[in-house]
Amino acid sequence: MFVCFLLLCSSHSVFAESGYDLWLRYHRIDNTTLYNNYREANGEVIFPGSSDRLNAAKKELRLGLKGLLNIDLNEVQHFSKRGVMAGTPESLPLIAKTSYIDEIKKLDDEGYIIRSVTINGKQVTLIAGKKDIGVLYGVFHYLRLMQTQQSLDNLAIKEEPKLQIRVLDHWDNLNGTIERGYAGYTLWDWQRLPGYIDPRYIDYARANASIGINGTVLNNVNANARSLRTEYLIKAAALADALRPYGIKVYLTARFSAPKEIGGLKTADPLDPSVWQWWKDKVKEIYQYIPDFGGFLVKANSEGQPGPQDYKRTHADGANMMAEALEPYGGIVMWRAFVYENKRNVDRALNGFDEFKPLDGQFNKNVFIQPKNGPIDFQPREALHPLFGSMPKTPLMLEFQITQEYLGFASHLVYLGTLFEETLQSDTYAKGKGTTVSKVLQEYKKTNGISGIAGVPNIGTDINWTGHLFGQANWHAFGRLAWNPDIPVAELAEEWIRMTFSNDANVIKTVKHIMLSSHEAAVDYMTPLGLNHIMNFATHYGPGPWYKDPNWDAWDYHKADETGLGVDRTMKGSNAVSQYKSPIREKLNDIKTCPEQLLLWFHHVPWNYKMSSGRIMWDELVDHYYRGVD
Ligand code: GCW
Repeated sequence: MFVCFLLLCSSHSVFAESGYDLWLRYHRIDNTTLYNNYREANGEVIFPGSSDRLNAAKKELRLGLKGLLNIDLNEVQHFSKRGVMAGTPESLPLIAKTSYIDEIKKLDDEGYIIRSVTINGKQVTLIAGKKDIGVLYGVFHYLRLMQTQQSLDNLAIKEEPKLQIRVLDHWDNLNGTIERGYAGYTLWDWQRLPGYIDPRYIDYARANASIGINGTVLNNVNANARSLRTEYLIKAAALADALRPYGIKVYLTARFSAPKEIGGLKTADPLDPSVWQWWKDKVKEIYQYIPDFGGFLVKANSEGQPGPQDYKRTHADGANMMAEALEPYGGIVMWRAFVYENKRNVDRALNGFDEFKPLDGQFNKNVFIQPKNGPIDFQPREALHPLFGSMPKTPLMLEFQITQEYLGFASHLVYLGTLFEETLQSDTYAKGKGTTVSKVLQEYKKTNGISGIAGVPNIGTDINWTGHLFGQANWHAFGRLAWNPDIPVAELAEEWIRMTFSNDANVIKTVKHIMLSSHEAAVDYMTPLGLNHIMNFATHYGPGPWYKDPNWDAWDYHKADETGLGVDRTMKGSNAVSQYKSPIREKLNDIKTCPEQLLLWFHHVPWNYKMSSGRIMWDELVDHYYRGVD
């Protein structure tokens, strides 16, 4: 009986899994030939060095080899058979003997190579970074090769992140709840910090490092000034210590009125010297606790949050005040561009561009402006935010929503990789054809020295992290695209399936089809043909085109009447089209050339308008809804 029990325990397949292990399951390789090849390739390991990051990397390699291959990492000084060596030029002097030493030295600080090399006649896989963090990223990549059952022969991999700052913006409140979170409560156990470090912080860090995320904003943009008080800084510092080995920096949201709320000042006016000084002192204090603190994320003068406009100052006045305080320590400000007037006669789609475009060039060099992917609000499908391509002097940090606020919470399977890709590959025409959003974001590294991207995660205390197992795929897709916004999403979906479920061709084909068609299906059953913001107020998804309260009226977003449906944003309407560059502007402006998937976003269309299918608009709309449901 007992023996049977032991046998059961040793066999992975009989465990009901909770999903906790995410895409890092490291289950035994089920292909015998590969299993034997991999075991041979990992016979010996040279991995000196003992920094926190190298230790994290080694720990991961050990975990991976044990799980995938049932190998206990065998550390040696010299190879007697085939093996792996990992390190930086500092930690692993042997690297200097390879022909790759120059390439390694030239790598970006987070970059790495994985190369098949020969050392003393032995075949070796070299995992090398310029810095320790590169080695950690390299190890995750190396394990991924095996998890997705790739060959380990003739490896010639070189990776550097295409965007520098890759952050998750948690909308987590100090009371434990998460705004628009559908997977339980916040991971940050503020009550027990700094004394108790939940092991889950480490698994959170591992998961993020495995996909290249290097920053986390701990708290909600609808900010609580208390998070800047000393007691909370000490707690945040403990989190920063836990995450640091995995290359993850901690950032905080900064409530603009904090000098008044917790600083005892009479004003938060950014041009008042005492306010200026308050932020300088606060920032100095933060760096005493968190020496590599990343900086502030700020939601100002948006949805009731305080901001510089309360004092008739501009966003630039506000952002620059904080930027100046952070600058000596290398910190940044991420200033959100999600602003709207909430007036019935104003087209909300115009507000972000109108407020920020005139300020281009007025921000300090460590300020990012952070627009959402579209000008309304994380809708199932958005037109592109017109600020992309329009702020050449100010680095923009795109903000995606990974949590499915408008896409069915954690109840609907909607793979967002395709949504992210659609935005990133959209052409802004900023510098002629082919100036995709991805390129615009990357270009800021050259022009402004910084670049970045942010995602509002779907992570909480649920045992599977994201409520719905497929939510994990959205976290994964965001991180991988943050590292390289041009990876085809179909590849990422496949990678995630292989790592999460199986390398079986049938599983891959079936699940991939579900994933890659799921976003379009959701758009079809929620807001086809460019409809948006017609959701039910309470749930933010089920339909509520009739919704009306003193603050907003869904009708303003669809304008259904006897003449037709959709919002006229053409030159004859609100003229939102003019915020886009030529020739997009003209294309969107003309009902005949406007892409049908955005038709009702930009045009008020007669019900009997002939669509390209030959159907009238109403029938086409109905057809999309049915298609989505099917
Ligand atoms: O999408 C809306 C959400 C708010 C959110 C806001 C924002 C954090 O409904 O919950 O507030 O956007 O992005 O600031």
